[in-house]
Amino acid sequence: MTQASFALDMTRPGRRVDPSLASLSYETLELSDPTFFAADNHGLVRMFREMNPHGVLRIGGNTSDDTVWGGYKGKMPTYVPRRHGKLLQPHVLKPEGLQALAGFVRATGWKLVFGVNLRIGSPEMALDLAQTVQKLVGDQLLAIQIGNEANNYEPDYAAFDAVWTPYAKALRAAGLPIAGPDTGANTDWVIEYARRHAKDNVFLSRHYYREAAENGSIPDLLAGDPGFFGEVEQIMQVADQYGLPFRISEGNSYYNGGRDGTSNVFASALWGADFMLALAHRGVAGMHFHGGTLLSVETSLGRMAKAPAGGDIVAQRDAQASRYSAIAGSRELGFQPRPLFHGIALAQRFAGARMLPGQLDTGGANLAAYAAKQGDAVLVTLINKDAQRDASVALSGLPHGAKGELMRLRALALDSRRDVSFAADGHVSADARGTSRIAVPKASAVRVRWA
Ligand code: BDP
Repeated sequence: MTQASFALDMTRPGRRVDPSLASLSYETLELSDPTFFAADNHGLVRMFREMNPHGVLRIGGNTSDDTVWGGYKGKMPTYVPRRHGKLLQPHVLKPEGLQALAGFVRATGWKLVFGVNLRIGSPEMALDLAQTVQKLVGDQLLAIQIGNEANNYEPDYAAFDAVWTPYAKALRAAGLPIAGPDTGANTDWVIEYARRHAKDNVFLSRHYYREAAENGSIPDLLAGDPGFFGEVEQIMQVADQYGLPFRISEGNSYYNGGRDGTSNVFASALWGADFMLALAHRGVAGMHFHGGTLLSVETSLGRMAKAPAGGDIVAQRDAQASRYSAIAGSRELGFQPRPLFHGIALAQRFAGARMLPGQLDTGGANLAAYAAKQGDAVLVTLINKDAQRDASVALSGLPHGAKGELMRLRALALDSRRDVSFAADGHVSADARGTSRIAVPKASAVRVRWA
C-alpha cells in the first residue's frame, strides 16, 4: 500500500470550472443521416443530457473541409477534397440534416459550434451555410469556426490567416459569432491568432490528441502529458490577456480513429477524468471529446468502414461507434456509455466550482488529485492511474469535522470494456483538525464531497 498525501489550501481559490467543461465533437458527415442528430433520437438526447445539461456540441473534423453546402444557390467552386493521397467525392450537406440538428440542439439544451469549409476557398458558400445555421439554431449557436486543422493544408500561419480573413470578414459583417483557429496542435498559431483577431472571436481553440493510434497503449495513455499542459499555460496567459475563453474544440486519446483496447476501455475513463480536471485547473473552459459513428470517423480518415455484426447487444452497439467515442450505439440498437463517458461524468461534477490548490505527495504511485469549492461544499477527486499500487491518501486542510460522501469510479481491470461503475460508496468523516484518510485502489478513482 502506497502512502500518499494531499494537503488542500482553502485560502487561495483558483479558476472557476465552466459548466460547459464536458463537451463533445462530431464529424460534419454525421449530418448526412438526418435521423441521428434529431430531436426524436431520444436515446442520444438522453445520453447528452446525462453527460452535461450545459454542454457544447461541435460539428466539424476533417469532413467539415470535405463538405459542400447543398442549400447554396451561388456558383459552386470546383474542388476535389483529398485525404491521405486519395481523391474523394465531396460530401453534400442537405438542408434536412441541418434542420434535424437544430431540433437535436433544442432537445438537449446544448450550444452549438459549427465548422465551415475553408479548404474549398468559398467565403460566399460558408456565409450562406452559417446564416442558415444561425436562422435554425438561434442563440444556441455559440460560434462558427472556419476550417479544421488548417495546419494540415496551409504551409504556415501567415498563409492560413490570408485565406481565413475573407471568411471572417464576411461572417462578422453578417453579425455571426466566430471562434478559432481550431488548429490541430499548433500553440503558436493560437497565440498569433489571438494577437491579431481576439476582438472578433468568442473563444480561442485548438485540438489535442496524445499520439497516433499506432503508437498508443494503456501505459502510454496513463503516463500523462506534462509538455502539453505547459502549452496550455502559455495559451491561457494570452487568453486571459484578451479576456477570451479557451476550448479544446476537438480531441481524444489517439488520432487515426482511436486505439482498440486503449481508447475504448476503462483506462480511458481514468485518463479522461484526469485530463479534464487538469484543463479546468488551468482555466480551460471546455473539452470536446471527438467521437461518433465508426462510419463517419473512418470516412474522415479516407478509410472504408463497416461495423462487424454479431455478439450480444452491448457488443453490437459498441461496434457501431468509433473507437474513442464516449457514446456507442445507434438509433436502431439504442445507445450506451463507453468507459470514457463515466470518466467525463466524474470530472463534470466539478462544474461551477472554484478549483483549490493542493500539495500532492504521490508516494511514488501514478496518482492525480484535484480539489474545488462548490458553494459550501468541498470536492476532492483522487485518481489512481497506477496499474500495480493501491494508495492510501492522507487528506488535510478539510473543513473541520466535515462529513464526506464517496463516489467511486471502478471496473474489474484497466482493459475492461464494460461493467464500469460510477456509484455511491458510503461516507467518511474529517476529524477535528480537518484530516481524513481515503483508500484509492489501483486503477480506480474516488470523488468525495465534503459538506
Ligand atoms: C483529427 C480530425 C478528425 C479525425 C481525427 C482522427 O479533425 O476528423 O477523425 O483527427 O484522426 O485530426 O481520429
